[in-house]
Amino acid sequence: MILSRRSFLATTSTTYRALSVSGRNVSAPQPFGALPSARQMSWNGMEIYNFLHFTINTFTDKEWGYGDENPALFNPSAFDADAIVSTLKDSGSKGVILTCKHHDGFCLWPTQTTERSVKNSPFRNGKGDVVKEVSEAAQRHGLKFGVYVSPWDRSQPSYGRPEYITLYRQQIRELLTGYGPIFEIWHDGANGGDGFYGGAREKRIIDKAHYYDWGNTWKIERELQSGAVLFSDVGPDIRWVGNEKGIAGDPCWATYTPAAPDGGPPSPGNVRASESVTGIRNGKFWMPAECDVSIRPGWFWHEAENTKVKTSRELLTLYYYSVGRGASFLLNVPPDRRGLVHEQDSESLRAFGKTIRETFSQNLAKQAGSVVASNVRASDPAFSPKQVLDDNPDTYWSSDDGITTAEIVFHFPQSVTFNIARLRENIRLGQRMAGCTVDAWIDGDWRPFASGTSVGHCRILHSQRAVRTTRVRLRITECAACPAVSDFGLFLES
Ligand code: FUL
Repeated sequence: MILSRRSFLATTSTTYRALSVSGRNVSAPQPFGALPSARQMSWNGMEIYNFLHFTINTFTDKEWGYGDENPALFNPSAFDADAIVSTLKDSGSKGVILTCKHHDGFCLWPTQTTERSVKNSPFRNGKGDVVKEVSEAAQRHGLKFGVYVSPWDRSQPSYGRPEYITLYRQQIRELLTGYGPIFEIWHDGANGGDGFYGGAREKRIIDKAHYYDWGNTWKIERELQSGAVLFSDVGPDIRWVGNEKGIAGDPCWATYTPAAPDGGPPSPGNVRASESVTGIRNGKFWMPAECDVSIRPGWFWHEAENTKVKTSRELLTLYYYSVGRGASFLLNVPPDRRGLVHEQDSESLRAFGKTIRETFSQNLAKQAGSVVASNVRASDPAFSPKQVLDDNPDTYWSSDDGITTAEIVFHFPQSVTFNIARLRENIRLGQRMAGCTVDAWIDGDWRPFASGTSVGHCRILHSQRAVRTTRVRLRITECAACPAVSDFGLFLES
């Protein structure tokens, strides 16, 4: 999950791009701290993607099925994976993660491991496969596909015994080998409790730290889908953000060292969640946060919640609190009993997608006539401040070593009006910045527009009030090593 400096330098050429651009012998800054892997880098660019919570619960009006439900209950009247996926795509989504099996144990694909699956439901006369339909629709629409397979299974008689782990791994194998490339495997932290368990109807408590033997399951997952990021409370690639509200901490470091509340080995469902919210500065691992939240109060569709769908404005706020703080936005959109996105949800999503598209389509900072930095690394144009405007994440502005506070001033020939500033660091060189302020020149003086702490992949500074100015200053107020800023943008919310 964390690359050593040597393997990092061996696997990336972009770090030293400066040499070829300028033709001078100026070395790039040394990477700082834990660094992202290639699979984490490709996940980073996704920013917005969706959960689909859909199973027997959709038909029983429950959030957690007990595990004794009749598979015949799963009967969507008009399931249309293309319609679902294209609605998500319009909202700006880059991927979709399906609850292939939730805690009740019902499988949305015709698994060999249990009779509790779509093959014993009326859906497509028992010949259907929801996983196949969603994964293929995602591919058709250019979205990535991911899987949620609950480790807690309230239906299985063997749950709590070693045989269940074999069965669980078999289910994972089926999903990772039958449905094309998987971008994320989502490991839930809900572990044991009361359930049907093949008729035992009892409470089963498992040893969270050891029962699932996660290390070996992850090994299988790496073998079968080496490009997939593995999500859980303890990563290893992506961490839970410590709440289900869609809100990352401020700061929200991409670095983190999972720890259990009792000081024992940390595991999914057993971490100090307050530290997951902010991450840990100089943490041992590069393990950025994912913010999961539902568009409705519940994770599954309930008729009674049709009036409680989050508005596009609420979704936009969550976008600023998640993507805007360097995390990802995993928004759950539960299909209804027809097997479609409900009209209320579609409406919010459509308006949210439109606002995001319109707001971020025009980077006003590009209108600057001159861009001047307080220091440019070895005065080399390859590290010029103009690099923050070229939409290329691999080029960046940097200063000489030892400089940890610096600034760029953007001068505009005509005034610009903005209420959003966005920054990105070149995270291939680690998470360096810890403080920044954007100022605007107003009435003959610099006035702070907004300030931020951690940056990493993305930091959005947002204000309700727009400012109009001809000069903007980005100040790096705290940095662990010389800054490496790859992107700066000014936008006006549409
Ligand atoms: C939780 C589960 O218990 C919820 O039902 C939901 O799937 C959420 C995303 O994760 O742990």
